[in-house]
Amino acid sequence: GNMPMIRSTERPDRTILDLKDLTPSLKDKKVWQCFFVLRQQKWTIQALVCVGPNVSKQMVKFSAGINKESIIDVEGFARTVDQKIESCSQHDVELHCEQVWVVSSAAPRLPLLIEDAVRPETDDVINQDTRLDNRILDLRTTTNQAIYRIEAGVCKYFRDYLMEKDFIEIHVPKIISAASEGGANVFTVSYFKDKAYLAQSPQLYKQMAITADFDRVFTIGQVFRAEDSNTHRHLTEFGGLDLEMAFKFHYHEVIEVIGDMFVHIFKNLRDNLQEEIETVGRQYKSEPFKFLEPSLVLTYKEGVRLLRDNGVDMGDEDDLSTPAEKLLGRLIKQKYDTDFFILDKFPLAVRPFYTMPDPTDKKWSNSYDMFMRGEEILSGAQRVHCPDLLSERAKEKGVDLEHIKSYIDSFRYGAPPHAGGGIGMERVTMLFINTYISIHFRYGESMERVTMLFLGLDNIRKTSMFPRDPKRLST
Ligand code: ATP
Ligand code: AMO
Repeated sequence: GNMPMIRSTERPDRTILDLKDLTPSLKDKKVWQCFFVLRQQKWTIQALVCVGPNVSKQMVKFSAGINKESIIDVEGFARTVDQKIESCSQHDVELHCEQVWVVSSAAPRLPLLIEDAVRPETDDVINQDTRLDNRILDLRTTTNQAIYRIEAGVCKYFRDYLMEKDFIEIHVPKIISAASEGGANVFTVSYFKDKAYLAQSPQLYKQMAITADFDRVFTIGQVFRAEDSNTHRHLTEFGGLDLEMAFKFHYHEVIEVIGDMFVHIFKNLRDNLQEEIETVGRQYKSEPFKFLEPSLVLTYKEGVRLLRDNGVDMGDEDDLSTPAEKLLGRLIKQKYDTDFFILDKFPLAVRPFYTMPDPTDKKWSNSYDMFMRGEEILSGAQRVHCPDLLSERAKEKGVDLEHIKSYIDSFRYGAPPHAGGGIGMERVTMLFINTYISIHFRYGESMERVTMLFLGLDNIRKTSMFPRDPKRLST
């Protein structure tokens, strides 16, 4: 019939075919057989080819010689088994094959064995580079099949939620004439006789869609950062999930929408991708992701106070270091039992030029970050919608006004108050499925050490199908 294409994961057991093993008594029991494990994406099943009325010895021999990872078609029937086959996802049936066709043969020697790559705690044995150098084989593990289904879920539930709330999806240029986030972290490309940049974010265009009266927009697309950061959570190209909306009275309307959206994403991942989450858990230890409904919102000041109460030496308006963020995540988990929280009202000095200063105190701003397990996954803010203030802020931050003229001008013809945010897709997947081993933090312990321990097993390259970092520009 029309069997779907499947792969043979394990080489059929040749020893069974060894003539010396075929004693007369066994011969009567038709031991001319070979076993395979067949795999189709995340499902595996045991299959066997066994000499019988419809199967010749040659067929068994041919089947036994098929290279691992070849694509085959089989015809046969399924039989229930007496004992559960623990190693296969379809553990209560096996396939008895009568016909086997090789659709596409794999090379006899594989640079990476799937059954090795999927074993728990193999990260020390098969290092990240070996995996990434042989990425298409590595991606065939059930773990990776699950990870990228979870990541697709992150995008789907982001999109579903926003469409339900009357946001429209837009597509904006990735080749742009000015750095949108300011700073030097931008890739330059030659554009005929001119110079252009790869978009650091869709920031300016999503805001211009608001000034063009679209009211609520979102966009999903690659963004580029020329950051020479070889960390567990920085890529030079990543998936950006961005949204922007006009609001009526207060930017907290937007925080509420985004907080509620994350709850929608987390709930749907938990409920609809249970099997995938368990699959990943078999390779990487994990703790279920906890969240509150409605989401927990604290002010930056409250966050800093919590850190200070626990021995961190920092001023009110200092930026949060990575270890401090991680510690804050732990403290909030202990106090509120949530892995997700929102920090509101950041110091203005640490935010980009388009951020709305707090009208009551210019030291602060109407901006927020959102965190999963103590790592930033979203940055957002109310935006400056007054063109004069915007120009002033851009100048203060050293942004060249010449290049963002059309952006600033778009606020001259009536622009509503608006706010939004940008999410790092790979970070959400990474932190939701939690590829780190939970360690219990003791107050006296140095924060750097804790961070380092977390970094050991927790890496954004595990949730980027073909990651780009300062050292990797291929596969
Ligand atoms: P975003 O850029 O998304 O706001 P981020 O994590 O890149 O998020 P940054 O403000 O660039 O935010 O940096 C935040 C923290 O990340 C810094 O406090 C710093 O400790 C850490 N960090 C950034 N780059 C590096 C690096 N190359 N090595 C170690 N730590 C880094
Ligand atoms: P920001 O620069 O904080 O904000 O980026 C938004 C989110 O993107 C993720 N992120 C990254 N992920 C992987 N590798 C990187 N190098 C990297 N850098 C950032 C983080 C971060 O929270 N325009 C604003 C958003 C806004 O205000 O709407 C912006 O780009 O999860």
